[in-house]
Amino acid sequence: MELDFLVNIASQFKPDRQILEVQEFGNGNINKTFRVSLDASEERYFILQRINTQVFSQPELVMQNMRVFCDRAPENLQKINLEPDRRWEIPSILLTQKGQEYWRDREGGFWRAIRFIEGQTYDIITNSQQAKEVGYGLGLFHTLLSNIPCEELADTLEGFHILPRYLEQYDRILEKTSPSTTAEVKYTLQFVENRRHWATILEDAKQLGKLPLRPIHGDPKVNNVMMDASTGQAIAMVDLDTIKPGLVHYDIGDCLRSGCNLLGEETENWDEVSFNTDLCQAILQGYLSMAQSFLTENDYAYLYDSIRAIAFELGLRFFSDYLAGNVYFKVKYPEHNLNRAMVQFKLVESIERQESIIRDLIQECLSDN
Ligand code: GN1
Ligand code: MG
Repeated sequence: MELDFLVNIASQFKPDRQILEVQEFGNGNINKTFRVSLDASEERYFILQRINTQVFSQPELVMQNMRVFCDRAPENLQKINLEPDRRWEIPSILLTQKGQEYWRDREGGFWRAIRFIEGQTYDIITNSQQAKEVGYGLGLFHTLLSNIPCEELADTLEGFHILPRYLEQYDRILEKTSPSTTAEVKYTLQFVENRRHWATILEDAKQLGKLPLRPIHGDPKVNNVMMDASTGQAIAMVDLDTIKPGLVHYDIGDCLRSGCNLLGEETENWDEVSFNTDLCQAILQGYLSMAQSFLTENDYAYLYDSIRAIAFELGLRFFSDYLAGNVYFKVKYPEHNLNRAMVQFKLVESIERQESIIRDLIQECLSDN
């Protein structure tokens, strides 16, 4: 994208400031994200994003959900007794000159701007202290969401995290393609077949009324938990595009599958991928220190399944996208999504091998909290 074009869009949100720079930022798989630098002594940056409207077909609703959260969260935050030396930041939406929450460019591109939060994010966490903070961040975020009625939130991404729907999609894609027969493809095809029978586990529990719909983040992988660079404390949850009704299990599973994979989801060394149970314990400790107030017995009963299911789901989504010709996730090379699927499936195997250890540590965390 040309700089002039980006500067013009950025200036819709900050008409009174000189724009010094617009740089690509982060490594999201869906939207395009930029950091805009301003000629200012305070608030020197803001985040500018073009929402991928192939994925989010009604981006206005994404903004609406974000607005519901940003409006309600500050008063909820006040009710939480944060430790005195802890700060927590809530992202805010920047408006255009005309007071709108987004700007459409001449090609129909959908742009929005968000206040920049000074901090650090990590694609991979390496120690228990960081892990505890990541869990705490998600627990605090769920607490901030917990009194927002689901009816106030739109379904911005139908079928998101609904594993049986991803399997149906996968089956439809398979009918139309003849995948190559490399060792990796054979492995992934077989992997899915061996596990499709339990893929309904969370949705069945939802249907039976065991797991309630609640407002969730939808994408709380570790690099969406912002940390303070000097104190190491979690200070914000960012990337609020997928706030919508769902199961907290989708969030817990996503946080754990990303936080407990020491090689990260982009490694090509998938044979070495494993699920680290020490980090799992620390994330859960941090999470439960906040979330125990609203979780129920049934919620606990499905924690293990949520970790396995979300890692499986993401692997399946990557593999389906590889088969479909990489139409959903951005890729750097044609087999990128296949490799990403391999990583998640190896992670699932590691989770399955350690099932009893993980179930035991969940129990332990419960009795500690
Ligand atoms: C996508 O774009 P990003 O990185 O925020 C995806 C998540 C996946 C994640 C895997 C809307 O999120 O569900 O877990 O990639 N977001 C959407 O890295 O599909
Ligand atoms: Mg995201």
